[in-house]
Amino acid sequence: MADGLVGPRDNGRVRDSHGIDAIRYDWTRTEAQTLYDLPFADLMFRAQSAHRANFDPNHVETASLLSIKTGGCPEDCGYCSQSAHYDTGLKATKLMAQADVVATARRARDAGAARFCMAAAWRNPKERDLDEVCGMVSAVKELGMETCVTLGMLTGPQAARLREAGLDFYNHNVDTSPEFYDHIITTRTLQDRIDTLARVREAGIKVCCGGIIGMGEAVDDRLGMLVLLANLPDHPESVPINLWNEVKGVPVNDTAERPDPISLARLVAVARIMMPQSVVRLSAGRQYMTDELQALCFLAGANSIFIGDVLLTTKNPQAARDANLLDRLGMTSRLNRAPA
Ligand code: SAM
Ligand code: DTB
Ligand code: SF4
Repeated sequence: MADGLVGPRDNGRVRDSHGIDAIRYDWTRTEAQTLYDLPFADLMFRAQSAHRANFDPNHVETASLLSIKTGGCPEDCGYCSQSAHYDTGLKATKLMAQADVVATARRARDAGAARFCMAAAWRNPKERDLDEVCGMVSAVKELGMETCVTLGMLTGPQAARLREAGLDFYNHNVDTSPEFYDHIITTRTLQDRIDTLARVREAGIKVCCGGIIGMGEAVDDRLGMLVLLANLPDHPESVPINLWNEVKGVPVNDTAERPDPISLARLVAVARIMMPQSVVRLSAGRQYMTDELQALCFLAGANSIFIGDVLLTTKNPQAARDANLLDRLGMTSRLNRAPA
C-alpha cells in the first residue's frame, strides 16, 4: 500500500485523511464479494465516488485495434478464433507491412481514436518480428497517437526495446481467475503471464491487463480475476473487461453463458472501486449490450471503449452508434466531441 494512504478501517473501507478510499493491494475475495453484493444503489454510489475522485466522469477514452498478424497461433486459449488448435475458419496471415499499419492508424486517429493497439497472434515475438513492430510503434507514435501492442510473452530485453521505440502500453491479460485459468488455457501458465507483466513494468511501459467474462466461469471467478489484478504490485493503468465475443469452433462455445446485464454492471463497479485510478475499458462484447447497459457500465466507472467496426476478428458496434450514444449521455470523447 502506498505510504500516507493507510487510514483507519471503517466498515471494511480503508480511507486516507481526506476520506477518499485509499489505493490498496491487499484485497480479499470476501471483500470483493461483499462489494459485489451491496444493494445496487450503494454499490453504484461507491463506484461513482471513486470514479469522480479520480477521473472526469463524463469522459470516455477511445482506442482502436488492429490485428497486425492474424491466426495460426500456437497457444490453445479456448476462447480465441486465432488459435491453430481449433477449426474456426479463420485464414492465417503474415505480419502486415508497416506502411499499411500506419495508414490504418491514421484513419483510426481521424475517426476519433486516441490510442492505437496492434495485436499479433504469437506465443512470443521473434527478434526479426520485434524489429518490425518497433518500427510500427515509432511510426504510429509520430501520428500523435498513444501506442499499445499485444504480442504474447516478452523477455526483459524485448520489453526494453519496445519502450525505446516509444511504446506507451502493453496489453497482456490474465484472462480469468487462477482457479478457472487451466480450464481455458494449457499452453502458457498464469505465472508466465505475470512474469511478462513484471518485465513490461520493469521496462517502464504502462500495463493494460484484464480478462474475459461469459466463458462459463462463476461470479467467484470474475471476482477472483479482479482480486488478482488489484493485488498486482501496481494496478494496471488500463483494465479491459471483455465479454466473450462468440467464435464458432472453439471449446468455450460449449460452456459459454452470457452474464446477466446487472451482474456485468456490478462487476465493472467492483473493478472501479478496487482499482480507482485505473482506466476500465468496456472491451469486447459491446455488440451484445444495449445502450442502457453501456450507460449503466459508464455510471459504474467504465471510461474507455474500443471504437471501429471490428475488434481483431469479431464485431464491434458501428462508430456512428457509439457517437450517438455518447452524445445522448452528454459524454465527451475524441469520437464525438473533445472535453471542454
Ligand atoms: N496473442 C496475444 C496474447 O494473447 O497475449 C494478443 C492478442 S489476444 C487476442 C488479447 C486478448 O483478447 C486475450 O487475452 C483475451 O483476453 C481477449 N480475447 C481474445 N478473443 C476474445 C473473444 N473471442 N472475446 C473476448 N475477448 C477475447
Ligand atoms: C483486450 O483485452 N481485448 C482486445 C485487446 N485486449 C487486444 C481484443 C479483443 C478481441 C476480441 C476477439 C476478436 O475480435 O478476435
Ligand atoms: Fe494466441 Fe492470443 Fe488467441 Fe491466445 S488469445 S490463441 S495467445 S492470439
